[in-house]
Amino acid sequence: MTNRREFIKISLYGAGALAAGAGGYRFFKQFSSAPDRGIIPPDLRRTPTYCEVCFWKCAGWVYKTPEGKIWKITGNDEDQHCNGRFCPRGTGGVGMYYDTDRLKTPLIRVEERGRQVFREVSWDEALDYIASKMKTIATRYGPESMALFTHGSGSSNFTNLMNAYGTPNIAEPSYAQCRGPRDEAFFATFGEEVYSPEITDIRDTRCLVLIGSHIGENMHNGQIQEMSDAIDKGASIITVDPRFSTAASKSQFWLPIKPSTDIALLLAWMNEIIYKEYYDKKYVEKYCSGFEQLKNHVKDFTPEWAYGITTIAPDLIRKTAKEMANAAPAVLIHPGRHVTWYGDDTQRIRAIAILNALLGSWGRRGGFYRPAKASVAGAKIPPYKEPSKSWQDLFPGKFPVAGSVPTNILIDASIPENNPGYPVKGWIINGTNLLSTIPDINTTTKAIQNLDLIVAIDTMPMEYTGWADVVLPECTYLERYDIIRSSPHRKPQIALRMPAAEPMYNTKPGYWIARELAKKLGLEAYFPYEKQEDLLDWQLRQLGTSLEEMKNIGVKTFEREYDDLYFGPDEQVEFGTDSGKIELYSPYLEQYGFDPMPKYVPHEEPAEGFYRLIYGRAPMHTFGRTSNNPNLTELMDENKVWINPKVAREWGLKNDQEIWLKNQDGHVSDFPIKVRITERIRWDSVYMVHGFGHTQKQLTRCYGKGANDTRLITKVLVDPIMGGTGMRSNFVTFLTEKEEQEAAL
Ligand SMILES: Nc1nc2c(c(=O)[nH]1)N[C@H]1C(S)=C(S)[C@@H](COP(=O)(O)OP(=O)(O)OC[C@H]3O[C@@H](n4cnc5c(=O)[nH]c(N)nc54)[C@H](O)[C@@H]3O)O[C@H]1N2
Ligand SMILES: Nc1nc2c(c(=O)[nH]1)N[C@H]1C(S)=C(S)[C@@H](COP(=O)(O)OP(=O)(O)OC[C@H]3O[C@@H](n4cnc5c(=O)[nH]c(N)nc54)[C@H](O)[C@@H]3O)O[C@H]1N2
Ligand code: SF4
Ligand SMILES: [Mo]
Repeated sequence: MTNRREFIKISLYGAGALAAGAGGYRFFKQFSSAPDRGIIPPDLRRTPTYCEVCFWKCAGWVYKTPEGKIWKITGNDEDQHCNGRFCPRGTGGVGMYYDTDRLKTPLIRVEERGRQVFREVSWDEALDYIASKMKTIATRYGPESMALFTHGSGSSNFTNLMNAYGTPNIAEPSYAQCRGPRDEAFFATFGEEVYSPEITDIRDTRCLVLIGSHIGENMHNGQIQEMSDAIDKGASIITVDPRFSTAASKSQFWLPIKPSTDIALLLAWMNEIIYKEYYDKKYVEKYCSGFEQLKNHVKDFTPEWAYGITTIAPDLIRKTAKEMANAAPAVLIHPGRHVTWYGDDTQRIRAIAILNALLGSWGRRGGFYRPAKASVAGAKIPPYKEPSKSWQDLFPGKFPVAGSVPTNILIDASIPENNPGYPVKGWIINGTNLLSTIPDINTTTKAIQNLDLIVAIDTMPMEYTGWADVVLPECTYLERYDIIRSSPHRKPQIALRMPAAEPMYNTKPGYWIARELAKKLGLEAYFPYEKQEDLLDWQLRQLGTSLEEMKNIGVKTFEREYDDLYFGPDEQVEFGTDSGKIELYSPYLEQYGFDPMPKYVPHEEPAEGFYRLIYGRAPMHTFGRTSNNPNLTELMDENKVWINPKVAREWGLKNDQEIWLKNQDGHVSDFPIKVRITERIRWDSVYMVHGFGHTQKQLTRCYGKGANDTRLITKVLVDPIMGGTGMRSNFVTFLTEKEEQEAAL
């Protein structure tokens, strides 16, 4: 491929018409989140699945009509992730299967009459092409010069393939764009991460503190259910958010903090909890190290000090500290999930972890429980070859604490002028829309121009698929087997996903794609089972069940080996840190030159006429992956920009007026976005839901609807500890006329 790669809108050159859309497409206006036992007509057949609309992976049932058409999806009552209830997105997952804009057949980029276009090809031709390019890259540069970006439950197929091929460069956006700082901060403190689903014992908590986590809009199913149970049982909720979120509306205390100042608030809470002696003395003495250093460190961080920074009144800081202390140890300062905000995120989450430790909530009822997990045997395969170069060799010394590969380091290493230790020359991208997921789109497109091979594996024509050399259409989760779900939870539990229907069009499951490619690369031994279901049956038999049984029950729960959901009263606990203690002071971070205890460092403020751009989730969508889903578009088809009434008055803005947003670096939204004037956002910030403003025309329902926050996130504050990309460091102003937008482009 030349170095001038054009974006292709999956418009086919000279190809015949695509297969007609599926008949019998149904539109559901109503989404039940309640279990609907009894109202399912008896002639419906059901097969088990777990949901792929988000990463909570709820287990459910797919019902089919007597003619075999997929009809609806409901939750599995036995499932700990969902307790028999699906969220609106999970119910709407049917729309992923029926979406007529789906990718339908493999495509290869070709040059015809001076234009780059896609040609429809057979699977064989597409895979031959990829295998030959991968062999060339391995010979010319070494297998380490191939990278895999992947997300979702199909990841293990391609991870296995790439490990077998010999590259360590495998990255998921759930690390450096999401929960990486959290996992590293909890690891540094407790020697353990908080997993997914998080081991938060919300069900039994007496006080839940949400630092930006917007549960209720962030629809993590089990957490919402537990939160509403906790509220019913009288738990108090403290929400810290510059926006009056849904969670804030259910809270006793809403702290509308000035964005980017949370560390100051957390330090003031520590000051209050330590100096008023609210902390759990016995717990701290028994389990923690570094208390005296911490006490000394927070000495001057009084509520008065924090007031000047956070705009939260000292009295409110004191009251909420007392509220937490009264509930302890059944108190939970939620660790959050998408935490890559300001580049000091590992330190902010360290402050959260330390606060939990002071209140004694780790390992206690109503705090964090200890998880258990069913261990699924791996297929018997040859050992992977040891790569001769690691991802750390790309930029030696960078991100010393990162436990996973940051996506952004692979992108940077694909740009020759960055002088990486060795070049990255080929990408396989599976189920992650890099162009809306990784901030600073210009850097990603620049990297793309320098690659010899890009393979996109997706169900939909997304922004990134238009930049690929080869596009491989995967069938949806409703049309395939997948790995056994065995996430940690209160009890060990497994769930099965099986096809509810044959793959539509010329699409294939990820397992098949990875295995066929492995065959062409001479790596078949790494996929010893021709069919995934045979592997699953073998794995299930190791666990005392079978594919046959799981097809009928969907979910199987095992008893815990030990009665250790919480620490025993006098239990001696060896934590996974170097000292075996909960490290309030972190020698581990200190040895790499980072602050051993969190500090507050001020962030840049918006210039006159600019507002901080913050973003989040809407209950009926998952990122950009559902924006085109026919069922969910019906519920919400665009995002709006939330603007405080005071600001709207200054600008003379009206509700639903269309405006464009321009950021501090002159980048302008591709499309206009409607104004929503609301007291629910602070005057110094604006807010929008991520996942809209698609520029890919083949997404016929969502193209051009709303604006894309990622387009405006050009300034990225990278966390030096682990490489997380802080995205809330951008400021926008408003363009009210189309001419202004055009002039700015
Ligand atoms: N600006 C901004 N950036 C963000 C965020 C934000 O809020 N704002 N959030 C961050 C967070 S928390 C995360 S976790 C990441 C998420 O990042 P991504 O996981 O990249 O999110 P999506 O945009 O949903 O892209 C998923 C892609 O997978 C495809 N897909 C869906 N199902 C399947 C399947 O079964 N098989 C295959 N092969 N593909 C499938 C979809 O069509 C879509 O193209 O984004 C991060 N980036
Ligand atoms: N419906 C739905 N649910 C989802 C997803 C989805 O796409 N759709 N994605 C899932 C995924 S992968 C993730 S990671 C989670 C993310 O969900 P969370 O972890 O809850 O997301 P955040 O982006 O951290 O939180 C967004 C909130 O932070 C607030 N905020 C902005 N700036 C600041 C600040 O400086 N300080 C404080 N205290 N608050 C601030 C915003 O106003 C907003 O309410 O959601 C998950 N659940
Ligand atoms: S929370 Fe909703 S979208 Fe996510 S897995 Fe569960 S049902 Fe699916
Ligand atoms: Mo995430």
